[in-house]
Amino acid sequence: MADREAVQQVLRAQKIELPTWAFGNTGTRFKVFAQPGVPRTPQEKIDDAAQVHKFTGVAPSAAVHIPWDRVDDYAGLAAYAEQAGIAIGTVNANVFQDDDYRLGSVTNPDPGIRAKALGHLIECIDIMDATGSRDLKLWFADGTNYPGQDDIRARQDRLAEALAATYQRLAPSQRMLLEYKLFEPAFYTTDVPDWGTSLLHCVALGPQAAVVVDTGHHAPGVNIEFIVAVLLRAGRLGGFDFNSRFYADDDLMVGAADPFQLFRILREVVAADALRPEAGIAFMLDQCHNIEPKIPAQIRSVMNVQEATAKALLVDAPALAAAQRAGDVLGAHAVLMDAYNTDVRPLLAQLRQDMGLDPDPVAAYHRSGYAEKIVAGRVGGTPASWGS
Ligand code: RM4
Ligand code: MN
Repeated sequence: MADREAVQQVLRAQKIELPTWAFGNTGTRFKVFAQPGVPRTPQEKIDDAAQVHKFTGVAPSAAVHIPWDRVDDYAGLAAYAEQAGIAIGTVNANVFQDDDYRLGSVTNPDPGIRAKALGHLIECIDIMDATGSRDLKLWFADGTNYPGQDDIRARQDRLAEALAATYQRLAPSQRMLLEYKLFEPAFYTTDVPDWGTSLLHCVALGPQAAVVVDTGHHAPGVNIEFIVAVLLRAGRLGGFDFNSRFYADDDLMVGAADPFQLFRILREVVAADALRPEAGIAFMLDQCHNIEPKIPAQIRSVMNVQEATAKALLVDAPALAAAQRAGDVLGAHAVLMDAYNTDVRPLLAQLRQDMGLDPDPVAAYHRSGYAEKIVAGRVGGTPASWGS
């Protein structure tokens, strides 16, 4: 068993980024269920994210989504976040919610629409300059619904062209993270459907481009930890969008559907010594809370990542390596399962106490009165929701 003191050190330094969109109203294409007390402005989303950090101590930044978090003064938004105790993290571009993008954004057959989409990507880098953000995260809804609708290779060329122009605009300290998703909203072809396509584009662009693994963006049964291991080996894993899924891009709480998968993924990160901040892996949540209260759901998600990380850190690496060398299949598997089956909740409770936090963040949040305060205070205005 790994040294608990060392495990605590690593867990104390872990940083998990929250998505501002998790705090707004969301739903499915069938219904968005409004919740009372939902933020109405980007600043109120920051306030809610800051609560998650206050009670967990490991979520010091919030990713923004543009235009959902559009403000006049982004440096001002960064200062607001700092006052609230957190920072603005990754800037997510959004080129999927404009009528112009019916046939795609950066891969659209119309050069005028492609130029508009590229303009937005560049605008997102301007925002990063103002907020001090390191990462631009790109996810494209681009694709086609019918065979013959457009030229598959031409769309790849258009994508490469837009990515290159965006990459050019990055400062040396900034990065571009390219996300993939196998399908939806396009159903016949998707222009960045898998890690291979994303990786090919990133390699062509240069060292400041890396792949984002959104855990909800794979077909059922895909071995995500294998993808993670391969990308880590290539030095091209830029980060994670954590969430969990039963069927498709469900965006449920990370570690809820398959905590063992989350452990296996984080175990690959630990094995590559990539938890260290210098390894440059962004640990982000990309979730929506459609039926459950949002702030406690984010707290719970952060805790789920911590629990899986703790278990991954507890793997007895020398014992595992010895069993692997000896060809001891069952012994090696047992080493891994011993770590997974360890109850790490007492260790994490202790860590929180050592950090001056309540050992039970969810209970502490409920006791704090914040939920009642926002329900009473956030009256009038338009609640933030998916798409606004
Ligand atoms: C996409 C993708 C992006 C996220 C949007 C809201 O499916 O996962 O990361 O920003 O959804
Ligand atoms: Mn995502």
